[in-house]
Amino acid sequence: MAGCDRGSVADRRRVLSENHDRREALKKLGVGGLTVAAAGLAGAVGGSRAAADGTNSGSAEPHGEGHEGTYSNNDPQGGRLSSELPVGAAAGPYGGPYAPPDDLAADALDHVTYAPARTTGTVEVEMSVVEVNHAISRGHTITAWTYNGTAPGPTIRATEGELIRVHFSNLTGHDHNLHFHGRHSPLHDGWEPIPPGGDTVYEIVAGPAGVHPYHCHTMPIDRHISKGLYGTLIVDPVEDGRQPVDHELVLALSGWDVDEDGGNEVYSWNGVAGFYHKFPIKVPVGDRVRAYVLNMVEFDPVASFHLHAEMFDVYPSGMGDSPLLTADIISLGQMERAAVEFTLPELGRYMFHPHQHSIAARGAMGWFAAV
Ligand SMILES: [Cu+2]
Repeated sequence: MAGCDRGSVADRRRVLSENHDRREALKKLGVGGLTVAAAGLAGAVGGSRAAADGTNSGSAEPHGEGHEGTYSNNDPQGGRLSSELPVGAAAGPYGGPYAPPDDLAADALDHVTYAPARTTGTVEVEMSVVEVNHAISRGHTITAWTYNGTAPGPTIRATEGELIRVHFSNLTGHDHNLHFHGRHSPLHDGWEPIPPGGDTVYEIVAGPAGVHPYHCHTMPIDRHISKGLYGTLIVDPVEDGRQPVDHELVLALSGWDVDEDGGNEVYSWNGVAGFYHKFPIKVPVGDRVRAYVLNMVEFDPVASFHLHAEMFDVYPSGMGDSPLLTADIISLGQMERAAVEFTLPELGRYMFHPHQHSIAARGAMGWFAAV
């Protein structure tokens, strides 16, 4: 990323406090165009959104500083529609380049948001790796590497002990493959590269009961996953000792390395930045919800899931008949996942997001709406 030395946040606060004219102050901060950090401070000081000035630079801000802006929730356009790297944290998580594409419908992610129905017997899956143009946000479309054209790939569901047979084809010009987490024969572990035009069949016996990621395991793995080759496997127990739930959701957090520099510029739940901010996931008051939460983020070592205004029961890897703990936040390393269960007791919006602000503010804010 094009990080540049603009001094500490404290220095910038001081410069701003010594100058009544916001624009003059920003010039003194040594930026030709507003940076994310400066724009954030501009929002805090001036109460206006710097993106509207049209003076943003194309630089991407290093993570972890300068995001303290005034976030606008009022402007449906939410800042400049730029194909450049993310700028304008003043637009914040509520718009700008981290909002979903305008033409995306409210049901566009239903195929991944809502877990597929339980199955019995052998599960046959056709899985083709294809490259597609994927609009990850209003400001960014990338050439994604996908299973069956979507990122995340299709959610696979099976009952513990049943066979999952994946008919795999690589329809791209790069090596790829498909590797499941969980317990299965090492002969079908999916780490061997499948060349362009190649195909194979993976057969695994589903287990253990829980939620497990699948992903491409071709080197470099981080690039193959971050370009979209990941998905969710739900394995149901034969006899379910858990408290029944009314709704099952899948929330896979991922990062997008737009400029392929080994760091993420945009983040998303289920593949599209800001989607669940624009379209809250509606849940009836009092219904019990199970959300399968997966951290599929590469390059950042850890991310968390945090729910506002309510607590949830945590089943690490979705395993077991009783929760390990009750919390309002769980931290997940790369490929770590959990089933979280909760009930929203009264009407209202309940925010969820990773508590790493540099991740949350770049597309990973969302809401459950208790209706
Ligand atoms: Cu791959």
